[in-house]
Amino acid sequence: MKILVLNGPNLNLLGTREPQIYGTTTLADIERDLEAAAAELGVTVECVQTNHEGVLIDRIQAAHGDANGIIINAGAYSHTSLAIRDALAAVAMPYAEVHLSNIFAREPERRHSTLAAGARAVLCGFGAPGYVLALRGLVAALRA
Ligand code: CA2
Repeated sequence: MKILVLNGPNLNLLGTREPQIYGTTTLADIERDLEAAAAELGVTVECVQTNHEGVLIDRIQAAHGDANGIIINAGAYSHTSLAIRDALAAVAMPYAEVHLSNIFAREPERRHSTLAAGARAVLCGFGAPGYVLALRGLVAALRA
């Protein structure tokens, strides 16, 4: 079983700025923890970060026939992108939406996600550990 982990714009900056909101863990730390959890679960993960909406869409499309599920933190595109939602609907595989912060406790414009309605699960507010929790949940759902 393979899970594609997608991180969107500005998440490459994790651990370097705004630690009061996003914590001090870097994206490399998160990806290392995901790899360790995947090994324990007996699955593989492929982690991709991009600042470009079109690249996220390309990677979602390429997941068809290659991955079994997707974990996605689309960053600010989560609040705006119908194109990413359409791509996720097109590949028709279970996905978990992750956010480091509790988007519902933030500014009004962050309280809506275009991706949430189609998600198998949405996990927000636990910071970096949320990714591994999402991986465990998605793998369990795929195995059920
Ligand atoms: O809470 C999340 O995970 C977000 O997806 C993060 C996005 C934000 O636009 C969403 O509303 C919620 C922003 C990621 C920016 O990450 C940074 C990390 C360190 C320094 C600056 C930005």
